[in-house]
Amino acid sequence: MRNVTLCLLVRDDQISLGRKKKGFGEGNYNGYGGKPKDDESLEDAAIRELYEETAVVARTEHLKKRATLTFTFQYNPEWNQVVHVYELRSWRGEPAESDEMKPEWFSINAVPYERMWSADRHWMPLVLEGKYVTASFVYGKENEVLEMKVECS
Ligand code: 6OG
Repeated sequence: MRNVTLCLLVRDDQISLGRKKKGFGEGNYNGYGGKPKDDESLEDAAIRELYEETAVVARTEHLKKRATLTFTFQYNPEWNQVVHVYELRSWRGEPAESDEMKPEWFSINAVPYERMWSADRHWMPLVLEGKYVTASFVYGKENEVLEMKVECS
């Protein structure tokens, strides 16, 4: 299954999420990330995608792995993927709008889950509480969650 990155920028009690302007998950708020190129590591891909989507400059040593999420789409198996989630609390610059994303800051108590992938409400609060999450989700026809298994430590 393909591996992709997702970076959560957290500052005090706020999180930066971007509204995806095109492509997979268009219209949803999400963290920043994407697929590694060729033999690029996940961490290098996370930093590069973050820069491409927000112009924020960060270093791999500041990435903190916070979750491994496996998503299976019963009706679109080509979308199946493992998402590696990193928290980042140190970077340079302010998230700026790009072709792909329009960033906004949200209080971590007011994350717009109703405008996000529907599984996000099941794992992101745990990550924001400081837990490490290992989870798998099965999405249905309307991208609703049909099955899930969520473990945290
Ligand atoms: P591109 O394929 O556009 O990167 N991603 C997901 N994020 C959440 N919250 N839930 C999902 O459930 C996701 N599946 C993928 C990983 C896609 C971006 O979207 C994230 C990448 O950051 C299905 O390059």
